[in-house]
Amino acid sequence: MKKLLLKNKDQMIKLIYFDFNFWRIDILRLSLGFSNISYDYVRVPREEWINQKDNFPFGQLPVMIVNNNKYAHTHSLAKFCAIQANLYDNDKFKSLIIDQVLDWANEITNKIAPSIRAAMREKNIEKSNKLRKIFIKNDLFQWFGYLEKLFEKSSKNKQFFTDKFSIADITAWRVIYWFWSGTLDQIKPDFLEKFPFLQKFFQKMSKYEDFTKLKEYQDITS
Ligand SMILES: N[C@@H](CCC(=O)N[C@@H](CS)C(=O)NCC(=O)O)C(=O)O
Repeated sequence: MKKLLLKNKDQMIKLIYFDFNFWRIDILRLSLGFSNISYDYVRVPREEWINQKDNFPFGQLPVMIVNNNKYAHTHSLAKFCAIQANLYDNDKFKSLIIDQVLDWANEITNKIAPSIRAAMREKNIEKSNKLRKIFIKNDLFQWFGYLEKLFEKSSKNKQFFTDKFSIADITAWRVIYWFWSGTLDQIKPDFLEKFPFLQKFFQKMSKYEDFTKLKEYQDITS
């Protein structure tokens, strides 16, 4: 399929994130990639961040630049990219399901963040291990349980959250992949067995060729 080229160079979407893969940026590039929308992707090396932080509207990444304007916050950017890519929904109730999946991703990220911060920024592994244990005990199963219930209730075909492939599926897949991939200390892939609907969803997504053939998918999973 041909790339959809926007008329004006300024209208080309530019995505900016750090020099590692993470769901916040990956859901944007997966959405655009899925619909063959051209975009630029700029990766800021971690060590340069201190000098660049003040250039961005909320001092955080991801950021998107379109028409020379900078925009931030994952949910807002995801919605924009999904609308561009026809992966959002015009039905207001279906869009509420999609929005809840995006908010779930933010919530669970905020819950696990202190244990990541302790290891990465403070280099305090003991503190990180303790915080991770607390996260697993209090939040991991509870928050995956919430997503499992949302999926069970919302999806009739038990393949996609809104029965039609959308940014909700991309987001849920990407966050499950993060927790399942074994990169988070103390969290083993078999935690997903407690969530049979999500486990099946994840397995089907990992075989959904329109998705798995994307270069962005291959970059994330390689
Ligand atoms: N509210 C923001 C949060 C983004 C965020 O937490 N970004 C982190 C990286 S994942 C960041 O920029 N950290 C660097 C900093 O805060 O200085 C969003 O929804 O995108």
